[in-house]
Parts: sequence; structure tokens; C-alpha cells
Amino acid sequence: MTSTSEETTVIIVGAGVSGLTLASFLRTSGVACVVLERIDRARVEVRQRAGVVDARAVRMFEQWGLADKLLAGPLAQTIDYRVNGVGRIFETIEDDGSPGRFCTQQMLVNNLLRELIDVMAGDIRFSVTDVSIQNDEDRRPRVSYSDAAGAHEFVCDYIIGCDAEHGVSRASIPDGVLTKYSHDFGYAWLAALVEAPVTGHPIMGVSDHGFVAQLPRGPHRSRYYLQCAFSDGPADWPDTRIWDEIRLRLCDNTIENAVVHDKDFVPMRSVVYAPMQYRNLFLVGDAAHLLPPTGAKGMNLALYDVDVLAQALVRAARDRDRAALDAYSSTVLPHIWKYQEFSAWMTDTMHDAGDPTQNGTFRQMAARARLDNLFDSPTAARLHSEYQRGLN
Ligand code: RFL
Repeated sequence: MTSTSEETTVIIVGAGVSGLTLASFLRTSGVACVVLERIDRARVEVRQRAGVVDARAVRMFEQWGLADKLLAGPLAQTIDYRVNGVGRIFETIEDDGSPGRFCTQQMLVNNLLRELIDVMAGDIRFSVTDVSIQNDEDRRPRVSYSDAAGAHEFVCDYIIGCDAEHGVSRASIPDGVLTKYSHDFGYAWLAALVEAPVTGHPIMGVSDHGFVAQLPRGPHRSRYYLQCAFSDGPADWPDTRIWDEIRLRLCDNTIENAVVHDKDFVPMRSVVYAPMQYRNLFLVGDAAHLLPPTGAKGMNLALYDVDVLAQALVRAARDRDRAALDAYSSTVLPHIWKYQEFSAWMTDTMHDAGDPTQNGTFRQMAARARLDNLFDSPTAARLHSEYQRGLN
């Protein structure tokens, strides 16, 4: 077994969408960095999740010169908001540049891995264990980890926690430094990846029997989301029940059963930890905030954090100017709170408007009026478009 000690400028913990995007931006800017990832490359490549890269994030990839290499998929410009089977197509108002794209997180991550490893010769260390962070006041930060070859240590200038909710980065911050703000909505979504494409527009469906959505995941597949109980698991949802509920909630008996590839249960909750930095450790994406997927903003907020932090790190590393780095948390948090609000609005509206046993018939009718407003009021439609596009 070996024991090594190395040096770099930035250590990124986690090779998810935020860690890989940050590493690409730093590499493009000539800032040395190493990514440490718990699982192997094959498992990173197959993880399915988000499906929409919003317009702000598309613009960000364009500005970093990477959009052509990383993004693909159809434009995301319409949503079919259905109430008990009756659809209305909401068209996102776009009068200032590129629209968002239906580019799956998996496709983006695969393109990032290819670009970073094969083209930029980036340093990503997969299948590492026992990552441990030392972020003391009076010396350079240190990150140690183990792999099959032995124990290793990096001395660095900055540590970036891109290791999501259960990672080591946020857990390394002493008690009392961070404030946790959180809200549980009291229900969950069953997310089912199925072998059936979206044939019309992506659907967000309100029904008296609960919420249902169908969103594209490539040319042959889609993901259905079905509101379910917080405590539900795979045993509660055999494939036959999934298809029966989809037909019931979309009021469409012509939908045929198809292969269900996987089922995930996602609790609807919102979390923010603040501040998002401690000494030379900076938190990004799900390590600092979680959103209910109703607004499709989790990955997009992670990409927003990356954009701000990458620019700040480049200034600190290249120009020895820490001002933007020190202001990272106060720069990103106002934006994060706006999108927490949007995601909570979407979650309350789409679920309250549905099953009245949820919150009563008064809230049901009021939430349906809110949906009507998106089609009746140009002002409401414009605000909704701004949020959908991430440009608010
Ligand atoms: P990730 O992508 O989870 O990556 C974290 C990485 O850190 C690694 N890791 C560690 N590595 C080393 N040492 C440790 N101790 C480690 N602990 C963890 C992990 O293995 C992993 O590789 O977090 P990141 O980069 O912050 O990205 C966040 C996004 O993945 C997340 O917000 C989105 O997927 C949320 N989300 C959606 N976001 C959208 O913008 N639009 C959507 O349509 C959307 N749909 C969704 C979603 C999330 C979902 N689930 C599964 C919660 C749909 C679903 C069902």
C-alpha cells in the first residue's frame, strides 16, 4: 500500500453535474483542479435524473464556449398543463435569446466526462473512499482519501463540496456555523422511467386523483411522475398500478402499458443551508440546497452556483483577488431563494389543484384559478416564463 502527498489549487468533492461542470470551467481557464468521486465512472454515467437545462444555463455554457460540445436535445418551449384531461399549451415567452433544452442530466454528465477526461485530460479520481476534509484557519486546506492503492493527501487552496446531500463536505462544517431552512410538503413522487416517448407536448397534469407528469427522456423514453404517499415504496407500486393511475389521472384510456425501466421515490421537500461557505470550503448544488422537482430547478440551480463560483475561483487563482470568492454565498443565495419560491409555488399549485383530500376544495379551486391566470394574464405568463427560463 502506498501513501502519497500532492498539491493542487482546487479539490472538488463529487463528480456529479456540478462537480464536472466546475472542473470543465476551471480547466478551460487554466486553474488546476482534481475531482474526487465515491463511485466508479460507469455508475456516474448511468444515473438518470433531471431533464431540462434552462435558458440561463444554456446561455452560461455558451459563454464558457462549451454549449456545442455539451448540450443536445430538443428545445424546451411548451408545457401542456392538463386539468382532469383537458389540456392547455403554455408557450414560454422568449424575446431575449436562447430557449432551454430537453437535455437529460445523464447526457450532460456523459458529455462532461468525455470532454473533461478525453479532450481536456482532466484529473478525476473515481471509486475513492474515506474522503476527509481539514479546513483549518491557520494553514492550507487538506483533503485525504483512500483508494485500492492506499492512502493519499492533497494540499490545496480551495475545497469545493459538490457531493450532494449526504456527502462529507457540508458534514465537515462545525455545528452552529450553518442555518438550515427546510419545508416538507407531506407527499412524494414516484418517478418511473418508461419505454414510451412523449408524443405531444410535455405534460404537467392536475387531476382529482392526484398529480401526474410526463416529460421527455430522449427519443424513445419518458419519465412519468405520480404523486404518492410519503411512505410509499416499490411494493406499493407494481407496474400495473402505475399504468392504471396514469390512465386515470390523465383521463385517457388509450394509453397502453409499456416497459418500466426503473422506479424512484422522491420526497417533496425544500432545503437551504446558509451560508454556503466556511473558510476555504464552498458548497455547491444539492450539498447546499434541495428543491422539489416540480419546478425542474435542482440541476439548474447547481449550475448557477457553479457559474458564480467558477468566475470567483478564476479571479482568486489568477489575479489573487478573493473579493468575489468571499461574496460567493451572499451572491448566490438571493437567486436560490427566488427559485425555492418558484418551486414551492409550482408544487403547491400542481398538487393543491388536484386531489381535494390533500388540502380541501377551497385550496383546490384557488390553485386552479392560479393556473388559469397563466393563460388569461400576459403579466402572469411573462413572470412564469422568466422563472421557467431561469432568467428572473
Ligand atoms: P449530484 O448530481 O447528486 O452529484 C453528487 C456527486 O457526489 C458524489 N459523492 C461523493 N464523492 C466523494 N466522496 C463522498 N463522500 C461523496 N458523497 C457523494 C456522488 O456519488 C455524486 O456523484 O449532485 P449535484 O452535482 O449537486 O447536482 C444536483 C442535481 O443532480 C439535482 O439537483 C437534480 O438531479 C435535481 N433534479 C432535477 N433538477 C433539474 O434542474 N431539473 C429536473 O428536471 C430535475 N428532475 C431531479 C429531477 C432530481 C431527482 N431525484 C432523483 C432527486 C428528478 C428527480 C427524480
